Amino acid sequence: MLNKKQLEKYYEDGYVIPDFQMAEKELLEIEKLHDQLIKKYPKYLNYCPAILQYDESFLKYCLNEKILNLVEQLIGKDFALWNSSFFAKPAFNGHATPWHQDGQYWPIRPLATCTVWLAIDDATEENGCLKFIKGSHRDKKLKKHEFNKNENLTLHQELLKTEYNEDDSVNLILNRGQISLHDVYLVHGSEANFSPKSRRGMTMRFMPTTSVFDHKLAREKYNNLNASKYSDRKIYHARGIDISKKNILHYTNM
Ligand SMILES: O=C(O)CCC(=O)C(=O)O
Repeated sequence: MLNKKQLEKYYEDGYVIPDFQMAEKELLEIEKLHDQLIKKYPKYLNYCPAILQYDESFLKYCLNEKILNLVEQLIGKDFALWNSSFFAKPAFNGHATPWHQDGQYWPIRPLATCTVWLAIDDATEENGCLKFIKGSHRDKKLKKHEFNKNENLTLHQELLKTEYNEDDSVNLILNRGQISLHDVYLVHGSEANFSPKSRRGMTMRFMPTTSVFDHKLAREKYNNLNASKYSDRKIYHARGIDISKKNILHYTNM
């Protein structure tokens, strides 16, 4: 569980690294599933935006009870898993993730999400670990982004340079099996990976069910902007009830 200091860190800085370690057996299983995924869909070698759409076997790891306990402390007892993606960044050819805030194109109203980022490899400065701008979430506003069409990027929305100061960034250095949790408004990004070591990271996106994942809004507004359609997303029950009564939750027996 997160202690008082760790909770304060999440609210102050926008992220926290809890005392959590995923079991090696599970990490090996995730690696295997990911290898199968990119063998079948080589275009996702660097980045797969929505792994559950291709293989629901990943679900088991997202709904890990210890992870859900941590998320519950941050966003309350009623929440759902609405996505999981894989930022794989292979050795020598790992694409950068431009500075951005999550949620530019997310059809969640009110916008709210806690992201769990699971390190499948040790994440270091050398292989392009995630970087955060501490405290950049505090005003709870989406800042100005522009489209960057460079193909060697995982994501294409990029924060305007005037919106942040890179000197304020901190490296998210994690060992294999560790996680971090970050706020939806936190500014973050990562460098390309030209090192001989891969830097795989799996994300799990959780929203409180006081918010609605609006499939209609996704269809009307955001579908053309993304490789995978938001309107097709299945929203998985994680804990509690659907407070909004407007989400279509899928229940699993995991
Ligand atoms: O792992 C990365 O390089 C980017 C991850 C990211 O943008 C996110 O977790 O929201």
